[in-house]
Amino acid sequence: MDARLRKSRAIAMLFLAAGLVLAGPWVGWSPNLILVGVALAFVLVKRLIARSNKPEWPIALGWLLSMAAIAGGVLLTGGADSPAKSWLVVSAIALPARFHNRGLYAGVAITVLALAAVTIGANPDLVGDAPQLFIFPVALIGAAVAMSMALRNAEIEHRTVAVIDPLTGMLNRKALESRTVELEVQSRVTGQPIGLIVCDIDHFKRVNDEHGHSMGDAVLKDVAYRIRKELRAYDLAYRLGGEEFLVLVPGADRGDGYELAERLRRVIEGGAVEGVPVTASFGVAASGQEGLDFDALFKAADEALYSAKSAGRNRVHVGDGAVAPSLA
Ligand code: GH3
Ligand code: MG
Ligand code: MG
Repeated sequence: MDARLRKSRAIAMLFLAAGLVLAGPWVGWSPNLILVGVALAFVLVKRLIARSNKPEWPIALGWLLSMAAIAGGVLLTGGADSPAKSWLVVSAIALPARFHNRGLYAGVAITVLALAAVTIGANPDLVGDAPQLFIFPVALIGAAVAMSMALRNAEIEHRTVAVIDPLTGMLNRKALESRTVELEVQSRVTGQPIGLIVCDIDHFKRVNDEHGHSMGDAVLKDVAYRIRKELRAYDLAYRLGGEEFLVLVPGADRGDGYELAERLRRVIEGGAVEGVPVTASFGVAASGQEGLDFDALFKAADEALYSAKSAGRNRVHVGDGAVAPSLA
């Protein structure tokens, strides 16, 4: 997240620098030192992030340093009376993109405390006579953080909706497409096989026709649940659309893939939603040591599925190797 913020942060700093330079003749040049300090802090933090295995700490440190620098700028330009007070909102607005809620609330509290220090702390009498010098910037910080949080949540929701099938909660076809490229590279580097299982519910149209669409939906959810329960944490299950599912099994050869598919077949056959019997057919394929060509692998598994359907359904068929000659 922090890398994506870097450009925006540089632009924000440019705006603040321009403000300080343009106002220089009136507020003096010393506040510009703050920007030099912030720039040095960014360089330091960047190095710390590269070396740290817990990057959230250097990120938090960078945020604290830049917020302290802006607070310093407020002090140098008049404390409670400084028009630069509202600049603290720049630090606060960056919080939701960087931290989860606990860090976010802590950051807001620190920002308000810093604001209190450079206003009430620096000019208690002035703020005593005109408390709005403190109150208004606090309100601005609250409103800006609320908006920034809403934008972050909308982005997270958008990304989740884009890859999750809402009915079953499984990953969708789009998620599969972005994963296959990564898997192809991974399997070439590690030489590990990857098993692929495709599954299609048998005579699903009948479930819809005889028991209604909502019963069809319930069956889909139940089948998805049963598939998930049989998988290890790093196996990946997708709903390709309709009543078709796909499972990626890293490290599985054709034998392993067959065993898993057979287990899935049995757990689906063994369960019935409100007395409606359900079975599914499976096609299995696996890549060899030569690396993975996803399209070839999928085609092999799909052909195996087709042959399982033709052979009478409720069974597992295994396709041939499906290793791309170009990768061999
Ligand atoms: P086969 O054994 O050959 O696979 O037969 P089938 O009836 O399962 O296959 P077919 O492709 O003919 O029918 C699939 C049906 O799945 C048709 C479609 O209306 C239904 N379907 C697709 N998506 C959904 C969904 O989200 N909910 C429900 N309830 N039905 C769906
Ligand atoms: Mg189908
Ligand atoms: Mg079907």
